[in-house]
Amino acid sequence: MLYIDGAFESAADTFALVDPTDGRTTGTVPEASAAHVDRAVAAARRALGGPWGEEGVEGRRAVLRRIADGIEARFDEFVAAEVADTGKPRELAATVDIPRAVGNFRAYADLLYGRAEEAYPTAAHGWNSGAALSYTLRRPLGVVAVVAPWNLPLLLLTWKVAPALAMGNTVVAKPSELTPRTATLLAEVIDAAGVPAGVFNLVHGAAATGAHLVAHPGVDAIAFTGATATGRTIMGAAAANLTPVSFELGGKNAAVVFADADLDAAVAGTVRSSFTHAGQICLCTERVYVQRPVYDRFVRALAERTRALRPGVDYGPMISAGHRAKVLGHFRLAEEEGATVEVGGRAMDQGFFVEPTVLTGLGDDTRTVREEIFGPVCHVAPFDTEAEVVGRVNDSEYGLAATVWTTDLSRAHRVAARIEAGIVWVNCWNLRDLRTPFGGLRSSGIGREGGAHSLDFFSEPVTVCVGIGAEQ
Ligand code: 6OD
Repeated sequence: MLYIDGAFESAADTFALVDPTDGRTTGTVPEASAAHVDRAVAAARRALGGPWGEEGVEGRRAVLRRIADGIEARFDEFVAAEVADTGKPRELAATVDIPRAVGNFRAYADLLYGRAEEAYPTAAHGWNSGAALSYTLRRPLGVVAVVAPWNLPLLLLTWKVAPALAMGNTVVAKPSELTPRTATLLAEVIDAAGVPAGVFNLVHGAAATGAHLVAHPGVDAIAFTGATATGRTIMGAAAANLTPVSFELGGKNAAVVFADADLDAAVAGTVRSSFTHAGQICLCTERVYVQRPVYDRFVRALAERTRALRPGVDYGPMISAGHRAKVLGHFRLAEEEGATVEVGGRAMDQGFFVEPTVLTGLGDDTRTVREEIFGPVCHVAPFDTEAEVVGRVNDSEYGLAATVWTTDLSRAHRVAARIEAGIVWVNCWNLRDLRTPFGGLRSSGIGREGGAHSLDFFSEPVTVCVGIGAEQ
């Protein structure tokens, strides 16, 4: 259902939901028209002038905590909905997606409470003889459009909705048309939490709905996670209204395995970083560089562990038939470019599943090693020196995440400081402290979210300067 101005609505148009594990249609969802989007934006604007606009920090914290409690109270429903939409293993939804969504609301409730603003005693200077106190107020931006992707649907929707509400904004959310179920449940939870009408609105739909929303002159900010190409299109629309944007986009993330690494940990970590959610996480590893003395051993062990992964248990399907076709196209391209397929490389005879795939033998200038695939695949290449591998990792259009495997502490810090990526993990992967800045360089995004960075993006600082030494 759509959720506009505090009411659930259907629509004349609908779109179908498909189960990616078997390709069968499982239901339909109302599709928001331009008129629905207009009404959602208008409701969000009105709500800013209502009780929500007067709500203080304590009131907003209480709302965030009630939403977190509401998700938790319906935990199993949320898990089932996420699994139905994405086909991901239940374990992943139950240990990552849904708990993290709860965590997003709790974290921003706490961060809001701990937040301090700037204040400076300002000395008399220049053309003023009196001193002053200068301090900063934070105002909400207004109506925020949140456009969320299909890979971690509730996690990434709430990653933006929670801080946007924390700072007193109102929201019009558009989840991916492939994964709308948990967003609808979230609207139910928000409704039951007594959040005033219009503070949170939900419109379902595909590109046309999203395009109308992000180009809307009534939208004051856009927060988007998704494909780099879509980010470019959104930015074009945002330019017309000078709407601020926060973008988390694609990646071609590298892992670097030094010869001194704990090889078992590096292999297990790479299996996780390349194949979790079948590689459909922007932080997944698609390029692996292994120092030459351990290269053969690493490739053998990685191939062996990859072969042992079980569909439905360790990884799910591609999200759609279209995405599966794209990933398989990359597999074909890799072979045309001369890759050796160490393991995998084919579609499976089951829904939209494809085999987890390890490739070797390609140069750094091939499309396979340069383009984001967003599937269960990595290419492994040998390297010799630290300087060489840092240069190869950084030779990318993207700069989202990287992983370094080494037991040499000095090297870990040295290399982490030189890698051009928004986050560098050392001897771990995808450990996310919600207080840290998150985002990418170059084509991987614009801006940072996380902790104070999200609260900054979703608010407008205003300086107040109070003269305290009266001029005579
Ligand atoms: O963990 C997060 O907060 C985050 N933003 C993950 C992004 C994953 C992209 O696919």
